[in-house]
Amino acid sequence: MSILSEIKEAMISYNPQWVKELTEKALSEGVDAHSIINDGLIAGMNYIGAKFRDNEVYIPEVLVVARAMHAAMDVLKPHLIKDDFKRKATFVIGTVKQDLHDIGKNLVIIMLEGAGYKVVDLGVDVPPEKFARAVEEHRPQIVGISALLTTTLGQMRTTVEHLKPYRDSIKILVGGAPVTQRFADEINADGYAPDAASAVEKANELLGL
Ligand code: B1M
Repeated sequence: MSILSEIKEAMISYNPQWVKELTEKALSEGVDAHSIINDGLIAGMNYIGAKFRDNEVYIPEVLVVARAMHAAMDVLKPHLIKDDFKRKATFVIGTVKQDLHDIGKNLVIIMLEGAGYKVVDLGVDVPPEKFARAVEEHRPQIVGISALLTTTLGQMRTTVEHLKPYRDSIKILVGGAPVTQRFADEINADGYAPDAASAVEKANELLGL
């Protein structure tokens, strides 16, 4: 079995310590950090996600897998971040109100920091007013909004509307599993990205960097 399949296997065995150790082993064997994320960790998470959808596993099991993912991301972070260049722009990001999912957002943050952005993370369950206050306080060039539930897409729309007074000075990027380009256009966001790597590309494009 390849090391990436082993990582997926450790994820679906609910074993955070094993996931962490295998992630370290994969790095020491020269496996690329992005492959570890996409073909090991996210592959395992998607497998559990399907079981969660079908009521074959429940929230406590999913939380253990989320913990494993975070442990592995801590190991991978230094390999995704190059800290030796000047910060190029400030990026405020959060998961919308009533939504507690943060793994994808955290991955986006790691990639943004790796690409030289200063990131202000507002966390999860962020009301529109808090996004607006963060714009006032941190004066970012770009605001990222994440949502993982179809039921919280309305909050994404409300948040974009709430940020209207600042639209001359910020770009808005949206993402998360239920978000589509069509929805992004409909709510008048400036950009949409389907995954963490394209979030960086889209942010660079929106800011002309
Ligand atoms: Co939840 N959950 N969950 N969950 N959960 C999903 C999302 C679900 C698809 C599971 C399923 O049914 N198959 C389903 C949503 C269905 C829907 O609305 N369409 C669901 C549900 C229903 C729920 C609850 C309602 C369950 C319940 O209580 N009955 C509940 C809601 C709680 C709440 O938020 N109020 C709930 C709870 C939870 C846990 C707390 C147990 C846990 C979250 C832990 C945490 O995040 N700290 C959890 C998890 C882990 C999942 C699954 C299994 C995995 C999500 C994940 O982390 N994926 C998920 C099923 C699945 O996705 N396969 C599921 C890995 C991550 C790297 O991918 O987050 O998509 P993702 O992020 C990607 C892209 O989307 C994108 O880049 C990331 C990296 O490539 N991206 C952006 C994300 N944000 C972006 C922002 C950008 C750009 C790109 O720009 C700003």
